[in-house]
Amino acid sequence: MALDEHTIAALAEHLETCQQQARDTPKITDEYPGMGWDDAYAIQDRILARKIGRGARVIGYKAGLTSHAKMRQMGVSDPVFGFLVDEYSVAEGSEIPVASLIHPKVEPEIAFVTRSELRGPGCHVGSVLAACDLVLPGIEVIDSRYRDFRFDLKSVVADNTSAARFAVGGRGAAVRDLDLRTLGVVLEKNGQPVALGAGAAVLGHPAAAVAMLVNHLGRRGQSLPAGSLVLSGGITEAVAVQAGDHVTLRVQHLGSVSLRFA
Ligand code: 0L1
Ligand code: MG
Repeated sequence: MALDEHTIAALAEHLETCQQQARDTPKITDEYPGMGWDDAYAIQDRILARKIGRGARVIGYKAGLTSHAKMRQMGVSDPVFGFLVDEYSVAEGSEIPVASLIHPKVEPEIAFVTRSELRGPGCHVGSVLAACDLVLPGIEVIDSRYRDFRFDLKSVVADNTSAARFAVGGRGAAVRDLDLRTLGVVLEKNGQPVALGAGAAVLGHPAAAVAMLVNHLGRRGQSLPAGSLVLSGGITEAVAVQAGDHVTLRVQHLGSVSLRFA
């Protein structure tokens, strides 16, 4: 680790305060160019510990930057992982005040719900499908705390991968009845289709993103508990939203989920 405990705690407090106050900041690697992956995930862990200390409940995890469209959009080449807590979860159809966010964007995602615990290393698409009952359409609202979404991967990891809000809904379906690679996805903004894709855009198969998450947790001595929700990553590039917008995600066989921004 390049950073000491005091610096990790201070950076976690800084990034979480930016989230709570909807205030942006330069990316933290500008000040700490030598920070490593362990430091970045330690800062993320510290943000989670702060939230748990105030009574937050962990709902699951998210994989980010899992599609070539997102990687191209953000100029990076590797997925990242973050946590999901109850404060990020909003009901489908909700109105989200944009004043509570910095510069929100929405992403169309396939969400998995696990029936049994998953442990890495060695987790693969088959283990994920065998451990999951249900997949649902999910809209993730990302809101990087970094000015103009300008960051590098370590800064993004420390900032809990831009997690801000999410809604899952639709009718969902049993994963065994679907070919997740060929599920068609349409993201509409204000009634117009703005992004189109299919499940295979996420690492060839959305369950591959969940397997990568489980192997990542395994390297850190953790597992993915039964009953976890996992957002497997944006299928298309992220779409910016502002007050007055409404977005609907339609996923073939899984129904739709909507959000409004005010
Ligand atoms: O969920 C995501 O793909 C977001 C990853 C973090 C990078 C970003 O803010 O776009
Ligand atoms: Mg996402």
